[in-house]
Amino acid sequence: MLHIKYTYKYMASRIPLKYWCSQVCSRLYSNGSKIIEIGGKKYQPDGNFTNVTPSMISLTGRSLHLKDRHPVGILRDAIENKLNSTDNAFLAYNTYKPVVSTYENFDSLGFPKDHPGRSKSDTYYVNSKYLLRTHTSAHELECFAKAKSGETNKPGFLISADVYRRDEIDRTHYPVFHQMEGCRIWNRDNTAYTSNVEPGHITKMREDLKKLEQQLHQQQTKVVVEDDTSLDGNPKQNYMTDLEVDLCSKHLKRSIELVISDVFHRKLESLRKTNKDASEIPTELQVRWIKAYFPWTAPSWEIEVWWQGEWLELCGCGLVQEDVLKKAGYAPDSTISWAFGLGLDRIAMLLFEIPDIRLFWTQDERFQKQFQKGIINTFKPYSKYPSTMRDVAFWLPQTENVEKIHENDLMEIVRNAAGDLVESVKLVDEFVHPKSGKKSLCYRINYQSMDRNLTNNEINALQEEVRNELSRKYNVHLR
Ligand code: FA5
Ligand code: MG
Repeated sequence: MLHIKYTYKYMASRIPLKYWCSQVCSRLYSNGSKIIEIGGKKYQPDGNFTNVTPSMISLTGRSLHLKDRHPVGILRDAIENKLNSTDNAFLAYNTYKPVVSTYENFDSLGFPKDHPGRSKSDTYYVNSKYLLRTHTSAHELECFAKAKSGETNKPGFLISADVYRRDEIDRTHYPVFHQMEGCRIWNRDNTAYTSNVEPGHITKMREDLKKLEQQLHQQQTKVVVEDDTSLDGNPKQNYMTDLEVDLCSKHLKRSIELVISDVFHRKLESLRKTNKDASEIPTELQVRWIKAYFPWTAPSWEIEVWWQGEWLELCGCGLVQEDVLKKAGYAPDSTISWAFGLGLDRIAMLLFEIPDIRLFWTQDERFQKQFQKGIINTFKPYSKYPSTMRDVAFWLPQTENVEKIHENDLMEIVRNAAGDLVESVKLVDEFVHPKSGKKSLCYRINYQSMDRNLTNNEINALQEEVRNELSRKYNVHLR
């Protein structure tokens, strides 16, 4: 049976589950007049699109991935170094600004118009044309164009940046996280196909792959790879030969395996040093490649690593669609390329043993002082402050033909009221009244600060604000 994992919120069926009905849409900038300023640039809001909030805008300048004493920055640096250790092939672009156009984020990559990733419930729009990038792939086309124009003579590039997605609130989800994009290019030697000699790019790909394989072989922590290389249900592009697909996919997969073997090796080493029972610590790492789908790569995969009893998804990738390369200025048939997008925060959480993703954003010195450039150490929790639960229960409005709202809108209200003082928001009860048919929902909000004790008065005021905003914006009937 085919097992294709639909990724980046591809499962359209996931969407309606979380929609409720409301007569009013969440419009923070509903009067349409207040100019939005992000990174020194001004944008005209659009009442139908704008859903970026001041609390999100305040996070756009933090650039944690550039801080050499922050777990995300340390990890970014380690991965860049590892990828460049084979043949110094990658130029790093790390300062792209977070506001991009819908063209850059979606259209340039061939996202269909009705793709769920474009929805306002998942994406922070500045207005109808601009948004906070939802992935580093938003800069792929631009960087391919730079490579084509000869601005750089390196055959690859890396792009690290903060990315933004509207999502739930808990210890592993935050509306901002960080990705590293990687791309590698080979120019095709088309003339050689008419003679008997092996085309130059094939020889080059073989050599490049060999270097990688040798390096992987020398890694102290071996990766045991489960890889179904068949292309059933994950077809190649017509312009590429089977051999090209084989070599390019292998180069892509071995590059990512090299990174994973390197960063996890550091973790396993530090566990061995600190753990009494080192025999329990694995000496090899299990990873598996899973077929995936992205609009701008074919074939596509995701890699998962077996870590502390579960499969953890680290990265999506594939061979770049010729259409993207053509848009970047390459002649048809002239180029072969792979691309990957790796999530940095989850790996950083696990390597540094950060128990709550909000800690990445704290300005508390007790967090910030624990890390040093180039070193992966274990975070020592400085204190755990008590958490306080409050429930909010309400009836949804029953009116038909009204604009739909999403669970992420509730998350946004809570985030706006309480910011990082919220640890999690969870649906704890849901029922339909047997007579009236009205639907009731109850969400449990867990308030907890990373840095201090919260007073009851303070929490009550936050909870009151959440309740008021819910009824004001969504016309729900509070219980
Ligand atoms: C993407 O974002 C694609 N742009 C990746 C890609 C690039 C595919 C180039 C093909 C070619 P995805 O949504 O799966 O795909 O995210 C990529 C990685 O980011 C995930 O594997 C995961 O490690 C990380 N990630 C995704 N969502 C979150 C989240 N909410 N919190 C933390 N990390 C996340
Ligand atoms: Mg994914």
